[in-house]
Amino acid sequence: MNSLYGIPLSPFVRKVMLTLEYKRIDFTSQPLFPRDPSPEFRAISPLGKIPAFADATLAQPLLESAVICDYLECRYPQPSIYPALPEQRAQCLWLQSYADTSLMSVTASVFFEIVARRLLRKGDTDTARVAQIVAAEQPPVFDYLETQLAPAEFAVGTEVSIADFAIATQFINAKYAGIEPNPQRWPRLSSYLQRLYQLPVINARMGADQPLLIAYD
Ligand SMILES: N[C@@H](CCC(=O)N[C@@H](CS)C(=O)NCC(=O)O)C(=O)O
Repeated sequence: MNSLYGIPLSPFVRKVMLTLEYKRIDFTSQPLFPRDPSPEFRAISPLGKIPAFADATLAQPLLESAVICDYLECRYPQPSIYPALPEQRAQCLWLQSYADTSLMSVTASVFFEIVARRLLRKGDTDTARVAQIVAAEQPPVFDYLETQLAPAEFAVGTEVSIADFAIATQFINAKYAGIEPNPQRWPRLSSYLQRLYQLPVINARMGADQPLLIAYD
């Protein structure tokens, strides 16, 4: 049985979920929090990070969302989450890497301040911190993405790819915090995101998130 460990509101867990769901791979979700102290979780994820993925053929659970998605692509090649052309595949992996790092740092932080603090009862939103992220930290990242997206439906090539899942999952958490790129300043990025949110696999995943956004109230 395929098991995915980690709460679905984690952007990295969501990226793997989107890949599993797009490829129509059956799996069981084990919705553990990062740093869960149980010995069972530590045996699966020694560093305490989510996601982790296990199946019957792996000698030990896989960690790191990009590694898990790459494994899923090799094991279940169709539908592919990578473009066939080498240069497009490289761009796709670069965008995934950028989304997982630079983009994540300016979206996860607003999600933490505005959503996670409330869900986890971890104090009040630091509104000055949020203002700083929105005014100073997000714009250069959004500017860069605006230059990187093809003027087309998807970030790279003609089909949805891991680049789209990686970018979408970070922006989804910012959206849940009520923060989205201004369409006047970032028109290509904004319209790209609105299209992604309508893709059935992404739209369904966002629907599944909704009960979780109030679960801890
Ligand atoms: N690069 C990793 C990032 C995973 C990650 O940082 N997950 C967060 C939750 S969204 C986590 O487990 N944080 C706990 C920690 O860093 O100790 C991936 O793509 O899987």
